[in-house]
Amino acid sequence: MTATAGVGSSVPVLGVERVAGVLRLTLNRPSRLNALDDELLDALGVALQVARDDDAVRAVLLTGAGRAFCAGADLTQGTLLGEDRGASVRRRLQQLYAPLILGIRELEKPVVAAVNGVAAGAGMSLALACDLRVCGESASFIQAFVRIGLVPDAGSTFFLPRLVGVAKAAELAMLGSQVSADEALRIGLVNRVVADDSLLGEAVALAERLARGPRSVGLLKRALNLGLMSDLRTQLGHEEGLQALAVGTADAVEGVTAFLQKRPAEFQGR
Ligand code: T3D
Repeated sequence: MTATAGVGSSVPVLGVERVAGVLRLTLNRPSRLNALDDELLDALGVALQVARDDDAVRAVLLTGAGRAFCAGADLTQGTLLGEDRGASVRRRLQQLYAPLILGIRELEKPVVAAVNGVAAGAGMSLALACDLRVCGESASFIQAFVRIGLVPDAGSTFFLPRLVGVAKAAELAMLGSQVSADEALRIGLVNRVVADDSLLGEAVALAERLARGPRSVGLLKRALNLGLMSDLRTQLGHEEGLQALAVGTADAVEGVTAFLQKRPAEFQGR
């Protein structure tokens, strides 16, 4: 399946393509470093609904066209300088950004970010919301919000301290300095750094591997989400409930049977 999003414009702002169980989403506003305008945010929201509802989609890959992953909110939209900017920014965060970030976290399928260049502001938040981050060696990360007098949003204040620790998160958010790919790997911001020209191939291979995984990948994502906010006793309870669900799936039957029959398991994502 190949499709595009961006009704009303001649060039789609989001490339949408499904190959071998992976829904590949490509932010496609390269002349603006894939900055997020309303049209792109809407298209991302629709694509995530497709990912949720289509059983043939078993993993999502998010990347950017051109030299950047995403430069955050589109600052040329004028929304941050208007008379009603306080109400406007609140509305945009509630109606566009929050559903997007929650959509990624609540999607019970793995989401891989292939970070092909700079990820700044809400573009960095978008990458942080994904389950795994693979980046090219020339990629970089900037908590750009403070550079323009704003606070981090779109989940950055949630994900960043959990990924790199409170002190490092404070440093990145307060200084807004640019973090290289190697530094990102060292501090736990990304999972892998690969050569720029092999980024897409490596990220697709990873997403395809995840797409061949069992239904429990989605359930364990739910467990990990819950674990970010639970005490141990509560989390042990969540694990009990989710394991009871997992063991009832066809994929768990296949996994255990395949082990006993000494053959590779073939999972259907059910
Ligand atoms: O209402 C809401 O949406 C609120 C939500 C806010 C969340 C946020 O994300 S706030 C943070 C917004 N993002 C930024 O502040 C980052 C702005 N961009 C930059 O600082 C730099 O562009 C980068 C460090 C990311 C990259 O620098 P560089 O030198 O590689 O590229 P450049 O020359 O600055 O940018 C290339 C073009 O992209 C340029 O356009 P031009 O001059 O060629 O016509 C530039 O204006 C444009 N561009 C880059 N970032 C944005 C952008 N256009 C619109 N919005 C952007 N965010």
